[in-house]
Amino acid sequence: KRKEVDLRKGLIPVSQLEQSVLFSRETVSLAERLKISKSGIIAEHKRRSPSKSIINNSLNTQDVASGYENAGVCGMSVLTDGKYFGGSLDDLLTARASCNLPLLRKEFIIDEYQILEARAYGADVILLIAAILTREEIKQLSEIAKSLNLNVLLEVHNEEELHKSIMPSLDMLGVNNRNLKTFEVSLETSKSLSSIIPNDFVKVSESGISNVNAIKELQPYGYKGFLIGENFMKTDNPGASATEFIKELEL
Ligand code: IGP
Repeated sequence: KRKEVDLRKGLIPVSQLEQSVLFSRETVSLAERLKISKSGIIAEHKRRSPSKSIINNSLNTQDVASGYENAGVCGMSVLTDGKYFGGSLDDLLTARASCNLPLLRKEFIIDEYQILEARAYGADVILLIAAILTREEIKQLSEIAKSLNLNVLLEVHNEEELHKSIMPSLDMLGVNNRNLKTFEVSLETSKSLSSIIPNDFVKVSESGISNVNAIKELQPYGYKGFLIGENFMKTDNPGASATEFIKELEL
């Protein structure tokens, strides 16, 4: 099956990805870190977004990654989608070279090749979005990720997506507070779905978290991880902004 994707035009052959140095690197489990963390922050590298256009134009990925690491975040998310978010695999590679944090490849993953790429470019975690995948696809892709020692974060936005997705090959369940169709953000989404997420998964709340109070509000619902992008990235110094945030949270 891997031979098939090998033939896609313009891409690095699978055999070459598999031979890369990072492909055999020992990965770090973000899920395990979140379980024992006090703050549970996953900080994102996000240049722009469809809802806000440009978020940060003058950033240095190296500084962002080392800044986040110094701040004491649990993990870093790197958007590699170019079309909507201005990211690239190069951003992932730079982040990998600049810190030892578990890295999440933030991408619209729909096939195996993208997972092999994630591994070869230094990711520890992949994101799967329930809204764009069937249950069968989620199963296939998450099992491939597990076989490569990657963690899987499955993202849902409603009850239907959640019910469709529950399976043992997932590590973390993320509830996106932002509706990807309307861009509306509401923490109520995380609150209302929390009770139907089985406790064997680490719960992550994603998007629209703009202050420490939001986290204190979500923790009683069982959330262990908090994915924050814009709030840090819109500042001149995302690392310093994360440092202050975590200090306030752990007070
Ligand atoms: C970060 P915010 O509101 O803190 O910048 O959100 C992250 O949750 C968001 O970028 C995100 C995302 C996604 C982006 C969550 N799920 C899926 C692209 C695709």
